[in-house]
Amino acid sequence: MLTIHHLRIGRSIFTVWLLEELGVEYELVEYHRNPETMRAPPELREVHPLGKSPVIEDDGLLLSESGAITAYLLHKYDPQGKFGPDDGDAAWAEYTQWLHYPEGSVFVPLLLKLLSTRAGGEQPLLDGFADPEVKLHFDHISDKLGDNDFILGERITGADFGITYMVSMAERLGLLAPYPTLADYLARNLARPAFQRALERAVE
Ligand SMILES: N[C@@H](CCC(=O)N[C@@H](CS)C(=O)NCC(=O)O)C(=O)O
Repeated sequence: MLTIHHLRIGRSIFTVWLLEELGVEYELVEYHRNPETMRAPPELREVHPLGKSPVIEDDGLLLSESGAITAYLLHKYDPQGKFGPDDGDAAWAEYTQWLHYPEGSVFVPLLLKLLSTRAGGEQPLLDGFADPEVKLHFDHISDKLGDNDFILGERITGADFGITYMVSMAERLGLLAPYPTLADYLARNLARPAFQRALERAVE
């Protein structure tokens, strides 16, 4: 059976959500962050050398990186392509771009905002870079979403899992006020039965 190594407070709940959407059976191993450093516990390094989450084990495969895990899970467990194309055409290329964009580009400015908030007070070096980048990326995400329910249109795809994580992080950082449609998108996705089932299995 597939195993997911889930670290509380972070992105792996969004991979658990995908497993629930797919109806894949899985075992969940939960880890707690060090309350002082907020870093993962050393046990996660016994699973994977990076000691980060999510990590999955499936049929002898050990896989890290949430975007790669999404691509793998959909290739293996969504042969009908319900959650996105898998055939190398233009729609697949655009889907792949949106699948990797959250971790590849959106996360860093959000992390800088998180660090600047934790540092407290004025942080001109961090905020001077992060603030316009956050605006750039969330304007872009919001423009792409438009009036649609999901980032690539009217049906959920693999790209929505990473985008939802970024939007949830922006919400936690108090950055969503200019983006009411993204706040609605987040609320809609978190209300999905599969996300609610994920929360029953794994505490966020
Ligand atoms: N790019 C990786 C990032 C993995 C990552 O940094 N995960 C965080 C949790 S959200 C983590 O394990 N942090 C704990 C630590 O670094 O100590 C992915 O997409 O999976």
